Amino acid sequence: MNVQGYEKRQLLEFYSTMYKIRKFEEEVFELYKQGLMPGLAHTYVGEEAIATGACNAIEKGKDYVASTHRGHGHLIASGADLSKMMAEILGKKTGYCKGKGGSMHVVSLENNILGANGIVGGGIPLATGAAYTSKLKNTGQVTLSFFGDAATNQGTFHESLNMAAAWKLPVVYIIENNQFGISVSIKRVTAIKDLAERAKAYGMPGVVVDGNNVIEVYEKVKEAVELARKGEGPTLIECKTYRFRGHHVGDPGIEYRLQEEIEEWKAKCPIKRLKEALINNSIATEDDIKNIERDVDKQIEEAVEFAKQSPYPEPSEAFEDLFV
Ligand SMILES: Cc1ncc(C[n+]2csc(CCOP(=O)(O)OP(=O)(O)O)c2C)c(N)n1
Repeated sequence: MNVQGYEKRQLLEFYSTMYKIRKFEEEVFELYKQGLMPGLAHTYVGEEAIATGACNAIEKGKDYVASTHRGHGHLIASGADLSKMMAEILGKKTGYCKGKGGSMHVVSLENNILGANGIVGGGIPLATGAAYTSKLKNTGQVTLSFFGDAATNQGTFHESLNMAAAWKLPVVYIIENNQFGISVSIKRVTAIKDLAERAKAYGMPGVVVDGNNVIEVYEKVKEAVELARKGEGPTLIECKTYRFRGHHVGDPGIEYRLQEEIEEWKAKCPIKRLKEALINNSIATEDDIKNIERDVDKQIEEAVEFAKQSPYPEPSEAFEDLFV
């Protein structure tokens, strides 16, 4: 990983964000095992470099982010409040959606995050619509649209990319290719090797990126954001990655994947790789890293405590905040 030319502050920020996502997800898994979480959550463990690199390549709070069912990482990397997120995941009244949305609908509009999304491919037209609005209003905003490899076989993907390219909308489409849609390998349902090849069919650039390399993700997304901001339209970026855990917290994730494959990808852990690069290039010491981790551990502990102590919504609130 080439960290030359980067300020120590920025690299440590990348490390802190990736570690924060990892720790948050590990806590989510623990809370699920303790029976404290209603429903399920899809953890982002192993994929942290994508949200971190991409969300640091936009102007936070100005640009838009549209997420997925595996959305905690996108929210954390965009600066969402950990306590409100954790409370939402535990179904508590103090959560982002007053405990009514849960993991798959956690949303932080003050951070311009258009929401996690339980519908596979559902965030893609939302992102495209946001980009269309920005273009019409000439606001200079760019939208990041995250989605998985399986979502690239949804109609929403094709219709949105076609429209965005034809109208030169300021949007960057980011495929998080973790190789599986639940238990189905992408190779079984798609004939092409690189999903980014599809970009050619719509008339936009297509880029393949090592999704476990935060610097590479950051650089490629930044280039695409600059193009979009200049009015030159969308880019499709495919980040090759792997989820270390099962599809969701209740799935061990081992019946449909080879153990060697899991180990191979774990060796390419994005957090470990950045840590090694920081230490080998004498940018940070083991102590610097430990200090960051200690600080993040405390933040996560506080978020968990806040969520656990918060009340559930009253049954009488069930019909509030509805669109009717
Ligand atoms: C429209 C729709 N179809 C099916 C599902 C059920 N489902 C939930 S997650 C998932 C797989 C998604 O895979 P991918 O898009 O690659 O994202 P990943 O889970 O790998 O991050 C499916 C089929 C759904 N939520 N929405």
